[in-house]
Amino acid sequence: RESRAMKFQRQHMDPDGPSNNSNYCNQMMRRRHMTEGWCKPVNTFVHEPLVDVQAICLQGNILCKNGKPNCHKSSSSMKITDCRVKSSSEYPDCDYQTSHKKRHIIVVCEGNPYVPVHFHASV
Ligand code: 139
Repeated sequence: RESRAMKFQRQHMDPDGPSNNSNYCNQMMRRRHMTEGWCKPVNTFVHEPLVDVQAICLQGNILCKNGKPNCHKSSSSMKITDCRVKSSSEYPDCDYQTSHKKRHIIVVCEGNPYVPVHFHASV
């Protein structure tokens, strides 16, 4: 069974990306199995080495929106791509808007080893 840490990597890690095209989200959301059963509405891919994203768990500890203390904000800004489903999109033809950005990211970390399990936000 897929661990929460592996799920984070499947849904949010693309260190070698992005491939330079506007279909990035349409391809990646499908390839990473986020368009099965529904079109996941919002999802962010991070284009930085896995070790750098894992290291966020050792950086700035902040309160999550739900009041839990295990959110962490990256000390540097990171290359990301936000995928947001278009209002005209109709399952099973999931259609996404692709936006490349450079932002600080906030992740939730859990477990031993203490690693990212949830993408909280970018700021
Ligand atoms: P999700 O199933 O929400 O979480 P995604 O991150 O991919 O998967 N968890 C928490 N544990 C402790 N404290 C919290 N605040 C937690 N929030 C979630 C994965 C695991 O993490 C745990 C859960 O128990 C779960 O097992 O917000 C909805 C989805 O949209 C994505 C992120 C999230 O899915 N999103 C939102 C982005 O990718 N980018 C954005 O900018 C905004």
